Amino acid sequence: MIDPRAGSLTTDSTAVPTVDEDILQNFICLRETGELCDVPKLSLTPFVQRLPLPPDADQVVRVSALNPPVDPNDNCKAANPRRGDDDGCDLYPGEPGAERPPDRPLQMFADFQPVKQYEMFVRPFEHLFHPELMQPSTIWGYGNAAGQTFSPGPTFRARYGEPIVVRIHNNLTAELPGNDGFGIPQISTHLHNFHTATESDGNPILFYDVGNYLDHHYAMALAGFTSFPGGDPDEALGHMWYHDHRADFTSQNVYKGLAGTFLAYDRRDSNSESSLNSVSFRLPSGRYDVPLMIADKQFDPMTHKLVFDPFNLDGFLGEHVTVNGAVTPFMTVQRRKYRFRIVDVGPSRIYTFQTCLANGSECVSNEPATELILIGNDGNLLEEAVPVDNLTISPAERFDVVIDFSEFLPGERVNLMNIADQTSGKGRTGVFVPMRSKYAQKVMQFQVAGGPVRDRSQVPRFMRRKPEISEDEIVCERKFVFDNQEGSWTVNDELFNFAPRFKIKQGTAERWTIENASRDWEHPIHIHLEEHQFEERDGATPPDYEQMRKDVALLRPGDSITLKMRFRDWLNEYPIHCHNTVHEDHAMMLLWEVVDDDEVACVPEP
Ligand SMILES: [Cu+2]
Repeated sequence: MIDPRAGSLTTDSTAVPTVDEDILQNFICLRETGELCDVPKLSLTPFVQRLPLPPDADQVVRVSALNPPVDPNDNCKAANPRRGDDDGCDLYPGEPGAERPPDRPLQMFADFQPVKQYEMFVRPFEHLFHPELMQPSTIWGYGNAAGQTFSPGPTFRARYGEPIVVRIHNNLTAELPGNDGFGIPQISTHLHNFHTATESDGNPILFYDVGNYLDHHYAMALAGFTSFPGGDPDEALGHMWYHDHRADFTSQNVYKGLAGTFLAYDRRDSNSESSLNSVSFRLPSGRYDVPLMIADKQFDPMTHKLVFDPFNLDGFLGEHVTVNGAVTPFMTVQRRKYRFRIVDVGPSRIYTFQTCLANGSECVSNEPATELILIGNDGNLLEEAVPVDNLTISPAERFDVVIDFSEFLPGERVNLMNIADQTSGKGRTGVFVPMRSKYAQKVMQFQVAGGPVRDRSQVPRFMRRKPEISEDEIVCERKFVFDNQEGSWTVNDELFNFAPRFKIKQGTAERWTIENASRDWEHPIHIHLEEHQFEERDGATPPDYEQMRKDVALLRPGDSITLKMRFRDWLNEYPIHCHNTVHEDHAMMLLWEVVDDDEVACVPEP
């Protein structure tokens, strides 16, 4: 996948202080045969660096007041508009001559006045993914006015009923030579999968240039708020992530670092494990509520810099798994319960996580060391927790998992392993490898320390009810076929074309059938705006935890799935797309539009 001939060979021996055996082998193979050897291109010692925890947004990017204040009639501006230019913002600047969307008023801004304001600056910075890499890579992150920059970005801990606004400046450099060969310095930040108005959603076509900023208004209102006050409490979403969504370049920009965690709490999921309030779930909270952003990366074996292959349209795999920006880190844990917010950041790898007891860094058994207590998927708490031995997660899916370390002894080590075999961005081979095999991938290690501790947290017996979508609400049935046609990624035979392909009447529900036309590929399908409910997968009822609200549906080879969903509260265009971000960029996506129009025809084939 990586061609080291693209690396910067140098005659200055002091610039390359060490050449390890694998690099040398590869160099010899390449010289003799023109191919890389079948040896690991770069081995990095696992579990030598501590798990990084992104700072809380309230600590690093919250501001007392935005200056200039939010303009509710137009949320995109230039930081320094030229004289005579009314606001200087170019939404959708990448398509010269294209019809640009009009300036966007913020829907219902007056109804949901922000009580907190944040300001972030997207900019390049130097980041070392592992201490054995010879040099840092220039990646992109979210920073503050003081010049600190973070990837993953700061963790938001928001609350329902407390609207916020997040101003995001594009302070990348416009010159492409400075970007190590991938990533485009235009951004659109999607808060996945919050119930957000289009103009603040990070719509893929509403991207903006260097020198502009965009105000994202998050009403922090539960879906259904226009039908009944406060919305539906069973529609609370707790675990979102924000990431770049610039059309055609999402895979590169997210891979380059543009992602962060966004958590939302309410009275029940209260972020207080010692709460005396009887409705509080008292799930593990505070520093025991830990985001784990999982992303695989590839490093050039000669320069040790982060690389990406924009020409591989199957999808991109990296050999090294990072968690919160660190290759195979370790985390010291107390003997108690932790809540982990796991997201597969992609671009293309599908993981199956399982734990093993380890001696040093190696698994001593193929048996799971502990169960993973699944409490939520795609940010939605389940009705009841489900203990499982392993969990499969595809790009953009989230799992909320509780792990109880109270039964372990001080000094014991538990590895989180990936046992899903995958050799290309197309999808998995279908083989699950034993954890002791060399083919199993190390993800991170939990190192148990200290004596017994008092743990007031719990996993409640019952969490959230599944909202009912009745048959008489469903006004339309549509079918979407995801296919590969002559190397391009299509939905119903068409490439993404930047224009909405059908309209949906606001306040109605629909049933969508999504088919994978191929037996060779897997596609994690993501639908913006609303959570959907699975009804069938290949004619069978899916397991309970998959029937609950989700926003990503993994289409396995040949799958056909049926789901239903409502379209509430907000208007305008949203996408459905593959979240293997390489497929999404080439161009497995379509836009649909929510309108307040009784005359909308229900056209089954978009
Ligand atoms: Cu796909």
